[in-house]
Amino acid sequence: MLKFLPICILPILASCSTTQFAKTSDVFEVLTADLARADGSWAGVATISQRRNGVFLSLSAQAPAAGTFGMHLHAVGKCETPDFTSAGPHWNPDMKQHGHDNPMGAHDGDLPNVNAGADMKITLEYKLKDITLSGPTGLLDTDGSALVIHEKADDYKTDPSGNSGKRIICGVFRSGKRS
Ligand SMILES: [Cu+2]
Ligand SMILES: [Zn+2]
Repeated sequence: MLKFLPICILPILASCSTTQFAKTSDVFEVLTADLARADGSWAGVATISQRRNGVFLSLSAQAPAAGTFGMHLHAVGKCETPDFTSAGPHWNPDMKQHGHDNPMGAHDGDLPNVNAGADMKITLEYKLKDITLSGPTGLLDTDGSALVIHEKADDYKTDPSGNSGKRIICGVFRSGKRS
């Protein structure tokens, strides 16, 4: 069962415009993460916003190469280079196993793989299910949360992290819009 609803994978689709430019009055809370590579260099921005019609993830990032990469919400808001193990395991308040193809899955932090083309850009926006921002089971709990991109594609079934290899990009979610 999919926990996410792809809405805007190709930003050139006209149907995306309504979600990309949500009215300010319809956005209640925003978390922003500046993304960094293992060498500390800037790799993009991720935003999670609570809107009138749900919780949305937006991402604009630069991958190290063209390809397909695993991506997850991780349980700890700490991105220490060079391996980002400080970000902990996948966001998993329901204590499940990894992956939507795993009968014992999935983690609430399990997300679809992301694709980068020849320009190495990753741009997307979609609705998240079963994610809250505030409160004891929200992303802004006492130890926070992070977005992590991995070196390989997630196989959506191997516990605990889909065989997606090293963590290559990481960002800590903080309350508020990036200025
Ligand atoms: Cu991960
Ligand atoms: Zn997982």
